[in-house]
Amino acid sequence: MKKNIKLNMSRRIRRTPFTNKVEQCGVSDFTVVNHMLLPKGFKKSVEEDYWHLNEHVQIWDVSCQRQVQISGPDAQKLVQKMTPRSIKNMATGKCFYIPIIDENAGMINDPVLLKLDDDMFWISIADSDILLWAKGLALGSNFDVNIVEPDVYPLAVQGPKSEALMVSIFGEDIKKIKFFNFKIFDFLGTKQIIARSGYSRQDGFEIYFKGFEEHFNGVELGEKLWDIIWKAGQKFNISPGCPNLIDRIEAGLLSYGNDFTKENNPLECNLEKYCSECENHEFIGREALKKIKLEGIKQKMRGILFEGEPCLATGKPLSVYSEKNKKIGQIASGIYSPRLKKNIGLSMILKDYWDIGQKLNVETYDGKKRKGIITTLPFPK
Ligand code: THG
Repeated sequence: MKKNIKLNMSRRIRRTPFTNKVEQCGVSDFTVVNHMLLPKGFKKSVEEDYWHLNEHVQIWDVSCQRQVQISGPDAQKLVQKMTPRSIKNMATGKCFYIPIIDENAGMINDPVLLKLDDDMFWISIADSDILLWAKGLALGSNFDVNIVEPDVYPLAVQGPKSEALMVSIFGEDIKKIKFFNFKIFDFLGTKQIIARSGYSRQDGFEIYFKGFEEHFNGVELGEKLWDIIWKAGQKFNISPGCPNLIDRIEAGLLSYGNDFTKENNPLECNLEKYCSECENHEFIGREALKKIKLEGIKQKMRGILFEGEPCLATGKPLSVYSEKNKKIGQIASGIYSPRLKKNIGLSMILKDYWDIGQKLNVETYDGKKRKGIITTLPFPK
């Protein structure tokens, strides 16, 4: 792709409560997720951002992690129908990473589910229109539920200094939030949900900011939140950031639409641990998933380390070949890791080739085939 082509902005590409701030911080690129802007970079390179994220703290506008709010008497029933992961024993205040599958057991999203109450859930989605899927299911099943996209815009604070920073703003109770749990905190007279989670392998928090239209002393509430974090973050060397490709690949965190699509089932995506109790409840795709389990899968998501000059972030996928030149996969997310001093990538790999240590070749944009090897996910520390 040519470098200087611009994306035309319009109302369909939604701004967030933090977009003004992100622009003031010198954002250089955006992408669009769930019809909303997601910053992709600031002044620094992906590598510089990676080191910074590993050592300090960053503020990320991840508002595009839209919430699908399902409430009402049949809320639990509907959510359970959407996923093989059992939510029977899910407590209020918990977050669950869940596969959402269709009738063929194809992945249609991999969101984080939050249980706000027995009859109230948020599905914090990856890039596909789950609101419509949920509404269709509710109509078809005559469920007594209300489904909306609420006024909620996640703002992430990620990195090893995130706890100290969050404590300095919200108090010591921040320390009591365990991984994949949330608590409610007071912010300038409003109630805000804060979870210990995030799309990185560092410690971090996600503030599910509510109040796009609200103001405090004439300033938009979202901008006030950003300013307060920014100011308190100065002594922790805060910088603006976004999900970091190097960190995400090393962590083995998958990106829906890139690394996998509805052509893939959850077992191929290494999500079998969320499908283990699926005998005990009804959900869409149950029969298909059962059949796939019985027959076994043909490919699986793997980490790949490969040689050669440092690779830039993949735009188009890189083909992966066996030593005998058979196509065995494609790397949709790949880049150079300055820590591992090798190129890294994520790819579905055919069964005969997916063992750790398997040798292979990766074809880069220059047409060269580079030597590679299958490794564990997450990548070795
Ligand atoms: N945060 C929130 N919503 C999201 C994402 C997020 N929605 C879209 C996308 N990211 C969903 N994808 C993931 C993938 C993995 C994880 C989080 C979101 C993750 N998984 C942990 C792991 O794999 O170690 C633990 C999962 C668990 O214990 O249940 O962190 O980032 N709000």
